Amino acid sequence: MSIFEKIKESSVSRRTFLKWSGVSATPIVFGGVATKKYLKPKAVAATQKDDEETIIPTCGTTNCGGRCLIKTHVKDGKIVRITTDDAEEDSLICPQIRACLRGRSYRKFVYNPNRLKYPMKRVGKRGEGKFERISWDEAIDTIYKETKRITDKYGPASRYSTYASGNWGGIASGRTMFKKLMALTGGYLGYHNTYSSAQTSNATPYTYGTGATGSSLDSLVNSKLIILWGHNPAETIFGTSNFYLKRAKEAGAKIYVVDPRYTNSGIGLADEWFPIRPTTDNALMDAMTYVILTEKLHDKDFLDKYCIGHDEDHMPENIPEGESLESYILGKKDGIEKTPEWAEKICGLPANKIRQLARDYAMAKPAALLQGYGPQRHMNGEQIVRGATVLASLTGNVGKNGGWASGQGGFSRTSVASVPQVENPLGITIPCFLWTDAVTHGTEMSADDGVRGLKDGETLPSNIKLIFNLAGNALLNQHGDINETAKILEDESLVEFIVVSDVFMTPSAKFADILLPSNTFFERHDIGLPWGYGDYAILSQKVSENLYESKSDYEWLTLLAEKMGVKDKFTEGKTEKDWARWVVEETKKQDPSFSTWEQMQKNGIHKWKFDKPTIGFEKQINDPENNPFPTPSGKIEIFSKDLWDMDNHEEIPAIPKHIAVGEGPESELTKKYPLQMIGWHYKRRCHSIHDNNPWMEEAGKQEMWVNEMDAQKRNLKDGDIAKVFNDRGVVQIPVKITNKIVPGVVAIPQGAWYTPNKDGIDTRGSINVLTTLKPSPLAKGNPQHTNLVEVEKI
Ligand SMILES: Nc1nc2c(c(=O)[nH]1)N[C@H]1C(S)=C(S)[C@@H](COP(=O)(O)OP(=O)(O)OC[C@H]3O[C@@H](n4cnc5c(=O)[nH]c(N)nc54)[C@H](O)[C@@H]3O)O[C@H]1N2
Ligand SMILES: Nc1nc2c(c(=O)[nH]1)N[C@H]1C(S)=C(S)[C@@H](COP(=O)(O)OP(=O)(O)OC[C@H]3O[C@@H](n4cnc5c(=O)[nH]c(N)nc54)[C@H](O)[C@@H]3O)O[C@H]1N2
Ligand SMILES: [Mo]
Repeated sequence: MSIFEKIKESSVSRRTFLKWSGVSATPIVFGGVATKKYLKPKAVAATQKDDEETIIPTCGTTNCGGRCLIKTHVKDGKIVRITTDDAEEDSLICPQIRACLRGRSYRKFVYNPNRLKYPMKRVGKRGEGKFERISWDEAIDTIYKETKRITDKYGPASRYSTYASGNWGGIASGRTMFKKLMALTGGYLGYHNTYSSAQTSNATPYTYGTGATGSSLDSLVNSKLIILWGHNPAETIFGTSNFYLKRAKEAGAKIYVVDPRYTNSGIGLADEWFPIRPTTDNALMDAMTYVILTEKLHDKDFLDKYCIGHDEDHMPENIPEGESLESYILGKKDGIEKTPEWAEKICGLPANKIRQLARDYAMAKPAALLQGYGPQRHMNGEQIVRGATVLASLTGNVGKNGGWASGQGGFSRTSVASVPQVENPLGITIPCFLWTDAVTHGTEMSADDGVRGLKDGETLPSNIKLIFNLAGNALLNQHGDINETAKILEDESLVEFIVVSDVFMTPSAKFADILLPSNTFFERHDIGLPWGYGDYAILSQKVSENLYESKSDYEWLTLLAEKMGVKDKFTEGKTEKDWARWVVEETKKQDPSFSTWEQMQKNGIHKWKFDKPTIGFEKQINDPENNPFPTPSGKIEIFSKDLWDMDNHEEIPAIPKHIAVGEGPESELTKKYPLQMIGWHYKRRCHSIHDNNPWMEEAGKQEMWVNEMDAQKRNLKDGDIAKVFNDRGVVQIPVKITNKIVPGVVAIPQGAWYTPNKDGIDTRGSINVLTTLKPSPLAKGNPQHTNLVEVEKI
């Protein structure tokens, strides 16, 4: 039986289901999908009095997918209320930039009684969480001496700052300022990739030559059909996505969701949900391609003019017969036609639904297939990304207003001046997910492990010996395989010194040797920029003095820079506020339409206005002679010769295709661990931030979604505490029984703080206890949604 039939069988109708789960069918509120103006328009002005409250606009600079206008109402120096953008204009060319539930709850972040209040040094075993208060002088002195000792002994390649997204402001985060300080004093081991989008950012350029494949979102109002393919902006925000998806729907677009879960975006926006097993998207895509090709729904002129690799007549030179997309789909070499019936067995969608999806996508012109990053955070994530680029090309949806090129989807048509950086004299980077490998056996790592900047045959000069984890929880909580990572960190002969700066005693903070209390964005100046998909910049203004003994990373790194003798080069004579002003003024020099410093202080936000959409690859499509794609062939590369030449055709094929993963529905391991487990980015948290925010606990509990049929088999009732386990660890978590998830799959929202009991079992539902450290093949990215587990009632 297909998943679809199973769901129909075990499921209630959408209407009853909505009643059940207590959600209404009206638009969801988070992320600005909500309708109309619910507040009276008011001017925002730092000087304006409102019942003795001063309203100071600022911007949240945690990495939450949005970057919103936060209006703090300050009374007697204290934030008493937070409101958000209520500008009179809320239009297609100038939407309001409203805060979601997380933005509105920041008072419980900044005034949380559990904030770290003073610097501390470790007194127990590493990771045990025992600390003693020290002065800032002692903290800086210790960091200085240890940095010097380790650098003298192991060289600059031993110094590493982890991926850390707690401060995603554009000015002076610990992450960027660490790099500057280390670059000024001999260099450091850098990283490339992100935990967000490694697979897509590496794979997409093999098709299009660039990851910047998106269009401005106002183009979506021209779409006839929008497929949210593993994309859930109702929770993940992605700039102004919710505003434009709602407008597109009002303009008549159909919206489909392809996701193992019936998401909040599905509930708020979608006409239909296509429930799919995780990691099997390419089986569905292959079958859609089969239907489109065999029913002649493809845009042959488009393919012949702009693409290579779609059929045997359009292949790069010196490639043997039978390697084109068409040959693969028709089974010319392997004898397997990639029919909907073939795909049904793998992905769980019934063949007739696959046909419908293929026909609807091919015939609705233009149509936009939008992917989130969830589908690519998998062991075969590179395939899922390139598979979507093939569908977009096959249907001629590239370069069209209302179409979408798919792939990474990166897009930005506005920018501000960037703070000058200092080049790293070492010039070597590792994939950020592989830092634990670089701790245990860095000196064996080469280009084969994705290391960049080494000469042929070289390996890393040193293992990582010194870690700065500044505004991040990926030292433990957000990284893979927490139990293994904890073991690596506990061993003081490996990493010899760890500095953490954070606002709270997080699971990562417990592994610090020196733990520094950071201030929050309310206590400093910065510039907040959206993740593309938003034509605005926000001044993140200081609203309060530093609380307790906290300092910004910039402030204490300046003290360290002074000890290291490079203070002037490090600060260039500027405070964070000076840098914010510098960015505004430099931007205005290049773009006279930009706001002045005074306007930014008053309004908080600068919004650019564009009278028409900007379409990705429009030039390449309209005038290909003068604008080749930035690929080796100048065409859209459905078949990539560069990938072919890597000579690892099983794992890294030259055309995207379904590849069964080691921990997937087709794997042997399902005998032991029969359930696929994915995570998702939950509305109540920004990764691990807000896990300790009491208001958010009310907004969304930490619980695991389990399908009714899987629950029945295990005698689980709603709210029961279950044990979830695999060879890597054990998690305890309450279950939520729901038909909003595909049978055979469970989902735990990512980001809960690792909270082990005395037996080492996590009691909070921290998903990375169950995830792996093994990277995906091409990008060496984190496949954190690819896991097999078993679930038992406790
Ligand atoms: N509320 C909130 N918003 C956030 C963040 C946050 O922590 N909290 N973090 C921000 C950051 S840094 C990032 S990178 C983004 C992350 O944004 P995404 O990576 O897009 O978010 P996810 O929730 O991981 O995945 C999106 C959807 O993909 C689905 N999915 C998982 N596996 C598969 C699959 O195999 N196939 C298909 N078709 N779908 C699949 C999930 O069920 C989910 O609904 O979110 C940003 N926004
Ligand atoms: N299983 C699984 N794991 C995942 C993901 C997933 O989908 N599934 N998603 C991955 C993704 S996309 C990402 S981006 C990463 C995110 O991983 P991280 O970058 O580690 O993100 P956060 O959990 O938000 O951690 C930010 C930390 O910064 C602290 N902080 C906040 N403000 C400040 C400040 O101003 N200064 C300082 N010094 N500290 C501050 C917060 O308290 C918090 O502890 O997680 C990844 N991990
Ligand atoms: Mo991310």
